[in-house]
Amino acid sequence: MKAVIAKRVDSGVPDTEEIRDLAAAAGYDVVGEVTQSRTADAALQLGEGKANELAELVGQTGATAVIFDNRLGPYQTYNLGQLLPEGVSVIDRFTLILEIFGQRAQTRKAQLQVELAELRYELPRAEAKTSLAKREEHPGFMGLGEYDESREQDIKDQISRINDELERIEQTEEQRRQRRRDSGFDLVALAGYTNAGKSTLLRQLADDLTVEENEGLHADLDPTAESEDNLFTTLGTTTRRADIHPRDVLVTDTVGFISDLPHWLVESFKSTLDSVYRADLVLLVVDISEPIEDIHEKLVTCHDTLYERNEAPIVTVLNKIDRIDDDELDEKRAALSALAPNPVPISARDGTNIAALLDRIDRELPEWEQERLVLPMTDETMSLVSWLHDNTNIEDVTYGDEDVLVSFEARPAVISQARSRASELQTAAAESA
Ligand SMILES: Nc1nc2c(ncn2[C@@H]2O[C@H](COP(=O)(O)OP(=O)(O)OP(=O)(O)O)[C@@H](O)[C@H]2O)c(=O)[nH]1
Ligand SMILES: [Mg+2]
Repeated sequence: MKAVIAKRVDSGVPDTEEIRDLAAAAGYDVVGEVTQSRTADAALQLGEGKANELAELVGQTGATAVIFDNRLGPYQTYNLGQLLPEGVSVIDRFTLILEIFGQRAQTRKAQLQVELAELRYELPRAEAKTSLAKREEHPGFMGLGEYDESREQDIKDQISRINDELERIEQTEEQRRQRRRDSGFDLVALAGYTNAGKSTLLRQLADDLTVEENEGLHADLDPTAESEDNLFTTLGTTTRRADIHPRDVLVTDTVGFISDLPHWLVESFKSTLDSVYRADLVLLVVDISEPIEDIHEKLVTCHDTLYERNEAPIVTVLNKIDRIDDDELDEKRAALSALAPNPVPISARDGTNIAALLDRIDRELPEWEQERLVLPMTDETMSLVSWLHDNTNIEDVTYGDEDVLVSFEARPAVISQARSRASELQTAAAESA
């Protein structure tokens, strides 16, 4: 599929690198571009002369799509369509991102999220159509088809059905997170701009534990977390186990952030981002090999995305240090000190400094505490001891005639669980005595 890129900025030089990458990620072959620096034209987004230039370029190159890096209103989309050769589709940044997500959505959840985003995109357009048709001023307004009020209601019904189903999925996932915490796991999430190297880092952090050993316990464990020099390689979530002795850590990799996403798109994917928002620690991965202005802009986007809902502490990870020298790293680090205090520089590709990162993760997670419990000897005692073996780091078990003394360390939540189970044993023992 051949496509021509179009982009307008209010002032300055239009940068088309990211929209080109997005077009490539959706499978388009970019055969040309038209850019302009001026205020938006209400009818065409570009000025009339530029729009005609665009139409000409599309004709010459035989492109079948025009991809705008701007947000297009329905009216602009229609007008541009009229200007362009027959059958050429007009796509904007957001419908392009939706197209990529639609192509890659593999799970039920991802498919529902894409569907939801599409409906949310369509709803205001259907509403505009209805209100204009009601005035009977613009029959066949904007070529959007027949006036049909029931379409609007239909969209609303579908949105609420999908929301219900997504909510059920979210609840299941929340329960899974809780189960994992209860059994002693610390939850670490990878976040960051798309293509920063999150999935590559996941593979470095994960130990060799095979998925089969974990089946049932962790339904979202995936044998591979793909990496590719491509935007939005990862759409769902993949969780792997990392052994940071004595902790058991689960690291989750998920969809990347991107700038300038409309509210309806972010909202539709919020349950995927919950794996980030509800973690015990977030590793914010940054591609430090890019120009400093890009890094700065992307970091701001990431913090904006995290800001409202994230509850966990954030550690910034400066990735791809193999691409720059030490001086450049020092300069960039200093330039980013306000946005990324005390970051950890690594190369996820080469495995450089991964040990230091694991060490830092250990220090940032809630501290493990020491505990000693005296357990009465009952029928249930051994099952509690084996639970402690599974969920804590046992230092010593001493068996007496009538009781068992266990010393262990664990995260605070697990210790309080162990205490309450021990007191249940005591109650049971007292009752039978
Ligand atoms: N030179 C270098 N390249 C890296 C490093 N880490 C990742 N890459 C490359 O960067 C590209 C993106 O890596 P991914 O791991 O797919 O990045 P991601 O953040 O998961 O990307 P999305 O899932 O698309 O959001 C791939 O081509 C990786 O090989 C690194 O430390 N050094
Ligand atoms: Mg990825």
